[in-house]
Amino acid sequence: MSAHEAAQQRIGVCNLCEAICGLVLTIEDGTVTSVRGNPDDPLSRGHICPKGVAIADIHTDPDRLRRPVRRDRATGEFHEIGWTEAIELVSSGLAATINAHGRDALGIYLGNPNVHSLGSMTHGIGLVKALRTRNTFSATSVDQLPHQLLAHLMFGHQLLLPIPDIDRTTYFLVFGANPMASNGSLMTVPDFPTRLRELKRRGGHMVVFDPRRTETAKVATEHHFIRPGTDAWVLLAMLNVLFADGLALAPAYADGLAEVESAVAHFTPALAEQMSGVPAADIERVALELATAEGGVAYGRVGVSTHEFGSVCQWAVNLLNIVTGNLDSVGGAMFSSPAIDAVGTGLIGRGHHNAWQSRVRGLPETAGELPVSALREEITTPGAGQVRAMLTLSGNPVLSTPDGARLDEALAGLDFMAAVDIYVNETTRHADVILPPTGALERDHYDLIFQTFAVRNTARFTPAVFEKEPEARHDWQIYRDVALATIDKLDRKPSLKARLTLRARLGLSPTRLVGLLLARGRTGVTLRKLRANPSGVDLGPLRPNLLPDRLQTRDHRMGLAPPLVLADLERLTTVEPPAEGELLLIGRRHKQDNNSWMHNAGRLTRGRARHHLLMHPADLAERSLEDGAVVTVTSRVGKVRVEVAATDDMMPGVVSLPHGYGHARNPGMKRAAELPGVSINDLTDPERLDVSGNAALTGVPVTVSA
Ligand SMILES: Nc1nc2c(c(=O)[nH]1)N[C@H]1C(S)=C(S)[C@@H](COP(=O)(O)OP(=O)(O)OC[C@H]3O[C@@H](n4cnc5c(=O)[nH]c(N)nc54)[C@H](O)[C@@H]3O)O[C@H]1N2
Ligand SMILES: Nc1nc2c(c(=O)[nH]1)N[C@H]1C(S)=C(S)[C@@H](COP(=O)(O)OP(=O)(O)OC[C@H]3O[C@@H](n4cnc5c(=O)[nH]c(N)nc54)[C@H](O)[C@@H]3O)O[C@H]1N2
Ligand code: SF4
Ligand SMILES: [Mo]
Repeated sequence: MSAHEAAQQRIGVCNLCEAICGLVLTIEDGTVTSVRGNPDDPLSRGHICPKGVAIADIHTDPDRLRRPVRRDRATGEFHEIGWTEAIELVSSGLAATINAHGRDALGIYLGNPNVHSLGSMTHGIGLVKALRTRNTFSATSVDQLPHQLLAHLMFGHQLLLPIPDIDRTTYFLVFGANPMASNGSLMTVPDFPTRLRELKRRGGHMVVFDPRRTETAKVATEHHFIRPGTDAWVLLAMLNVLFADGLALAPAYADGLAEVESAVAHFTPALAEQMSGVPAADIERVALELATAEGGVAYGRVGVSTHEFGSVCQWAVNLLNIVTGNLDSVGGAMFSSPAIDAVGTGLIGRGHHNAWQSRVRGLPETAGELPVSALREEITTPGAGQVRAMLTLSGNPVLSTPDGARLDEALAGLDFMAAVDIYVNETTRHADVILPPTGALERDHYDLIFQTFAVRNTARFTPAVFEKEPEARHDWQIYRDVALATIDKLDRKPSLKARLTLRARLGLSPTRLVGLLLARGRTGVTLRKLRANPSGVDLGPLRPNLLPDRLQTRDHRMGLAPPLVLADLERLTTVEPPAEGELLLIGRRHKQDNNSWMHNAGRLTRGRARHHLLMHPADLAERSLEDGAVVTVTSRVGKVRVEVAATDDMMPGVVSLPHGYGHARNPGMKRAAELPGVSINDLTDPERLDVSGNAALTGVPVTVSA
């Protein structure tokens, strides 16, 4: 048999970002020799990006952990151990802390890759619930918390998020998102570049508000620089214009339009111009264009979520869609009808807010999680309820959360730490034990979350491409074993009935659960059907007029004026206009970076360096700094030294660093550690928060000097 004949084609899926692209892998002699986009996938239509190609590099990466490791506290070195010993150590460590100091003495951080793994979604939540600590944190509060809170408050469920109907809209109004690099977020939109070209071909417009002339801004029909942190004034002014012109209407199932009208009366375009730098005339024109477009949609993402007024911004974005008649309407902001409906079936709870507060600062929980900006102080502040042991699940908060440098120090002082992770990263290097699950190519996948946020209704089940090695464990098996073993060791165990229920629930494999959940859905999609159609099943474009039935509020009405957000408008009126010469720091993402990891993959780190501080030439000149020089960037909490690059893509007064860099503090992972760059989160400030508790990572005041 020739080498060519031995090559085998397998359908895979990329789980690295929210675009969930379908893949075709070529496998020869057990090795992936090519990764391409799957042209038959009804959602991703053949799209792939550089990270998707690198998915095979993760599989073969010699740095990826394949067996549990234990850290020698004296030398700091990790040594491989067996699974039985590892589960025993982890469950003993967690149980000892809980037995001695109570349940809240255990802190948990759930990182971003959890939502990209089926087993984490089906079993990780079970583990966290079983451990019942109030000190649960996740990437949500450095990301999309305002969206979830507003969905809960307005639509009755934290995951009932309106998605831009990108394939049919004629006016796409974007605040603080860069889908050309990120491939979309809370809008699963593989193949964004093609969809944008189609939008323009239809005569449509994309208008972008961003303090950086991003990859997305460059292909927009219109881009406006906006001063970081000031979007709320602009969005509220747009609403103000629509009310003034009699263009703001609400559906019969909505309450509170009059309250909204009076709340925005103060926020005029002139005030917005003063705060944001966006000309009042442009604010007025864009508002009117959105209102009169044949299917228009406003959308705001990370730049206006990780923001001091993130909740006000997401509220205003929702309202712009509602009052212009674009919610639940073709070409507007629409709701999905997924084959597994995590919202309608109650698989994931509706959410709640401020049912309890963090111990030290009194910050509100949302849907059972506390703001991760409070994590460090919960570890270092003595007293009852102090966090003394940590469990991190696919997370790297040392690089991903504000004031990571201090969190780094705090983790070193814990009594015990365990991690479920495939790498020794900047955070898990503090763990006593790391439990590594199988990689993405070795496990079955059905996307419970991102099919819910997709711009088209589709369903797809992807069986594992490779069989796992006999001694390897899937994440769901690890979660199951840690949960059951820990609970067995608690002095105060849950009731026998509760333990048996948990055992039964965690004993079902994720794939079995997918089959059961599909059978409960209304789309007629079954696991058998999905296995017969591995590229995915098309369920058509997003459907209009789902409201009010789809609303998850108890009375099936939509609340336009949540008191929490209205009260926060007060805070806006106390903000001073910008001071002369002040520099504001924002973040950025690149096509070839993936949050805080994958920097040890040669394929993604070759080529032009991307770690620089970007700065406008005039701001450099004002400080007598040279392009390329190493500069010191200082914020209230920290200081970094990094090369600066001059570019007039930056708004004057604004500087930018990418997030997820700064691996030098983790010398164990050599190739990543050698990559230049610093962590932006050594500068971001855990005191800067949105009313939801989300970190305000953007618009951090800094100084830059030689
Ligand atoms: N300043 C600033 N900070 C930010 C952001 C920003 O824009 N600016 N963005 C924020 C956002 S949106 C997010 S989502 C967070 C993300 O930050 P985190 O929640 O920390 O998540 P990641 O950096 O994506 O990944 C963390 C780790 O998961 C591990 N991992 C990868 N795949 C798997 C797997 O399959 N199983 C297991 N068990 N582990 C795995 C890797 O080792 C990786 O180091 O960062 C946030 N931080
Ligand atoms: N290649 C790649 N893709 C990714 C990721 C990755 O790390 N790399 N991460 C994934 C994750 S976890 C997420 S959450 C998504 C995020 O997806 P996006 O939100 O599309 O990604 P960002 O690049 O963070 O876009 C935020 C934009 O907001 C702008 N901005 C900053 N501050 C402000 C402000 O105050 N106002 C306004 N209007 N704009 C502002 C920034 O300049 C930036 O262009 O991307 C996902 N996809
Ligand atoms: S766009 Fe996202 S899902 Fe698609 S290949 Fe790239 S990283 Fe993977
Ligand atoms: Mo994210």
